[in-house]
Amino acid sequence: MSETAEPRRACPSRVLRGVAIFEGWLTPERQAAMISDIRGVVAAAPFFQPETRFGRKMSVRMTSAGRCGWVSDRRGYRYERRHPSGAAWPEIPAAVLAVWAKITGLERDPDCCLINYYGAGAKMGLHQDRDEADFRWPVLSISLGDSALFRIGNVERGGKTESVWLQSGDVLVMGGEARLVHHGIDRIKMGSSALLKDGGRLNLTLRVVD
Ligand code: MD3
Ligand code: FE
Repeated sequence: MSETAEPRRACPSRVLRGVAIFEGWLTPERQAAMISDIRGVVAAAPFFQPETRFGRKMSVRMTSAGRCGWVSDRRGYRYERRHPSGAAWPEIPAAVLAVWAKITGLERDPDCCLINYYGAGAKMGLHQDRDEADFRWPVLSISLGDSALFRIGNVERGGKTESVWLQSGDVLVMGGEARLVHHGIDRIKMGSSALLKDGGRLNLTLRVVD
């Protein structure tokens, strides 16, 4: 193999507790194009406000693209084949799949692209992502719009945490040891990006589900 051959996968600019951070991976032009792809998804599968199993509304609005979508209501958390309206989930936009392929180097596409929208005051408490069948597959996340304070803890509950601001165009990959770490979003810096005309933050989370 020649020394100038393209790497099969990309290198992160930082690693925090095993979470690989690709800062500024998407150019502003690609971010804007991805927003218009997401608007297409949301037109077919509108955002909904999930409830926890205890009947509390989550502050984040959600929808999905792909073979299945993540939902939460009084019956609990799970993946479903259909949007709560009964419609099929739209396809994951090609540009989103391209980021997954380039960064993970995997030939298998993700099953689900969860789309989270954070408006003023929205946050997500520390949790683990464990509704998937096989934790050997990585999870990849793309941040778009206003900056978010991301907190990362440990695989076990409790212990010290570390925080980092995620900016529009940043991509995160959680694989190996980091796949089951606790993580959450403490707050959004509203107005920090001009990407979304009404402000706020979109996060795309790509997962292999089954
Ligand atoms: C670390 N979303 O939807 S993305 C989620 O910004 C979720 O909307 C947050 O956590 C958001 O479940 C964080 C970054 C992220 C996603 C999945 C992870 C970090 C992760 C899985 C394992 C470890
Ligand atoms: Fe999560």
